[in-house]
Amino acid sequence: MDRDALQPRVHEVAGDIETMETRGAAKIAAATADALRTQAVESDAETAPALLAELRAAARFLLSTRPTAVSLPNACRYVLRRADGGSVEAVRASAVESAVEFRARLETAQADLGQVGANRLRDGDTFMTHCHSTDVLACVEAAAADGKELAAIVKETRPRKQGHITARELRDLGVDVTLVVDSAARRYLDDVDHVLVGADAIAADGSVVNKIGTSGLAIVARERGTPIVVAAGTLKLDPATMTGNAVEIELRDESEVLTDAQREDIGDITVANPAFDVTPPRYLDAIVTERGQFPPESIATLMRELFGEGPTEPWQEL
Ligand code: RUB
Repeated sequence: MDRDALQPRVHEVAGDIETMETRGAAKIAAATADALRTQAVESDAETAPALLAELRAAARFLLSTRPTAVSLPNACRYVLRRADGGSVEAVRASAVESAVEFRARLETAQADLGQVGANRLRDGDTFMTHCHSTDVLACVEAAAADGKELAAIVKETRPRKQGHITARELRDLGVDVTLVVDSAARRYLDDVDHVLVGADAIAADGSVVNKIGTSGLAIVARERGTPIVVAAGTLKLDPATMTGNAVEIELRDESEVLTDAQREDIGDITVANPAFDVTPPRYLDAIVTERGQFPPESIATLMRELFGEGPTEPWQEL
């Protein structure tokens, strides 16, 4: 199906995800569900198969924007597996209902995992974080609501500096924030009680994919004996990894690392800009989800319980 036939809002959402105007796994998932709902509502398809084909095409288009955050395909799976019915109106209604339900579940999951994560944080604790994760923020918000006073060492997170967003939002929650450049992390780990990070994808073996720099932080934290905790709703579990697929790591443009003038000045070199890395389970202490906290090695059991379905993807053309 031609992408031009998709609703303008779907193009807008896809563009915002691609340019990182909308970023972070949970926000990407929420925007994806909204885009599919808009496609269902605004479509002038006249038959159920025609509307289902449009929804599948919209999902494929959204999936082409960024490859790593599994929340995006998981949002598509949730909506498309429930969009069904004998008439165009039935398909529309079920797609809208499932998209709205997905958003509500996302919010509830974040609040629930926030409470689980908050239980790990004690009054007076300092944690270190990397990038910007709404799941991490949910833990801190719940701890702050419980009256706990916290301090944070926030890594700047080159090249996009998502640490600035985190620093501002933590400050707004009343956390005492120190912003450091990424390479200062090890120096400050001695002052830290926990490392708390989010996830873009969690593989069946308990490996966690998150912003580039997470794995180095985890290894150094392990060396120092600092617990490293991943706050990630079950939306971040990647069912494709149960059948051996690897999570694709997004490689972004070199212009995020060097300006044109800097590039020109340095001359003929290669610039590599991977957006994410993989932290093996042995460096992680716990994964905090809305279903409780899990040792990373036990995540496969939870995945089997949640994604019992077959391997075909609902956005594939029939
Ligand atoms: C964002 C990032 C975040 C996770 C979790 O990367 O790595 O840690 O997405 O975020 P980018 P959340 O800025 O490249 O999208 O907890 O909000 O889902």
